[in-house]
Amino acid sequence: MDEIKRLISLETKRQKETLMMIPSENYAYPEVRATVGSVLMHKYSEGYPHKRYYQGNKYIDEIEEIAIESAKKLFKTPHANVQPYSGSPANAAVYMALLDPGDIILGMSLNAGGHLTHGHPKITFSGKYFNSIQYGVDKNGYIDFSEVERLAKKHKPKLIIAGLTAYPRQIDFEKFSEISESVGAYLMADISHISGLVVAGIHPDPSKFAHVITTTTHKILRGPRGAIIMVTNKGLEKDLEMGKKIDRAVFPGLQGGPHDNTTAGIAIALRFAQSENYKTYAKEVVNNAKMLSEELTKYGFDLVTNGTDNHLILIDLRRKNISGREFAERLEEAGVVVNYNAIPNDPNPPFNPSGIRLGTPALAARGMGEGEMKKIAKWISEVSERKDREKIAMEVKKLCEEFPID
Ligand code: DSN
Repeated sequence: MDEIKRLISLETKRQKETLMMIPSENYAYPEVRATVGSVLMHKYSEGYPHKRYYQGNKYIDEIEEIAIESAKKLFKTPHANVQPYSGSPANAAVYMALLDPGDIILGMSLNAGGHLTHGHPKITFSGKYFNSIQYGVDKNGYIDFSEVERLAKKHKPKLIIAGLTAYPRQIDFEKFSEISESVGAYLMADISHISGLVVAGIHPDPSKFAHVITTTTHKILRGPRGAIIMVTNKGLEKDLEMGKKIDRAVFPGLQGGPHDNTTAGIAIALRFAQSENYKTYAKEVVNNAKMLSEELTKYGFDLVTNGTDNHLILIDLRRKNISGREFAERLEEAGVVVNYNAIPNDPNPPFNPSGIRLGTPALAARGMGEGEMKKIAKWISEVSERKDREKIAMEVKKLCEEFPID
């Protein structure tokens, strides 16, 4: 007990004194953290509001209904399920609801910026139980729609996936929709990384184009670790039963009792996301990423697609003669926490790829702006020049103290 307490206190200090720049990470709101640690975690409530398999769910029903209604309002969809434990189970539930084992799916490959659950071959459920075809990006790093179209026409997938974990540009959901319509495929938009930008109106909205939308809730949304699946009007037009199928796939198909403490945290984060303050925050996330990418370019870094439209930046380190892994480790010593990442068509293996991925959601959550991005770019450059990392870590700590986080 004391040992765990001690480690939590050290982790708290680490998070306060270093720059959280992994683009999928963020600081949850203090209200969300308090809710996740509340008595709600004591409850079992298998089923859905007013259709539970356990007694004592009067208040849990209300909480889940608030979360569902907020999700529907925010993402402009007629159906939402807030129970998936996280992003991968959410995507698994969509596949379970809409596909049969062996069906063809078409998703973006991992090293082009997709996700493991988008059909990564052999080692994932999505690549093992489905016949997965993968599209990539063109030589400039942009989604190659001519390839998406060609593969769709050739393989006639039942599901096309539009989503990202390391793609620094906007996703053209309309174009994906045209292609999926032309072959009669379902279109799933996995907006886990960008849902905060979508609700703030600064990224194209998939609700008119996709049949189903998935998102995690702990990234730019600053909620608890969890996920939501939404069925759009277009989805219900294609299959009136789609919402029911999704619900059945989540429970009892894949999961048991929902994490009611998480559901309540999601409800809180979605309420915050409806505010004007949240829009300002999301804009700052993107402004910071743009400023950081301009500064990094000035310092001679090669960025995939030469910049960013969203919250993340992917640096191609090949000309810097340092591997992604080594650079990420050195940056960590300097208090700049990023992750090593494959770049499109990476010649090196996933454990030692040629890139690093960095993002600005947590920096903007601390209130940092363009001036701070200039400092951070300079530190990243200094680390690449093998300057004194301990000294940089002290400067980072000082900056973090100027922008405290609860
Ligand atoms: N693991 C998340 C990320 O880092 O992008 C996606 O699931």
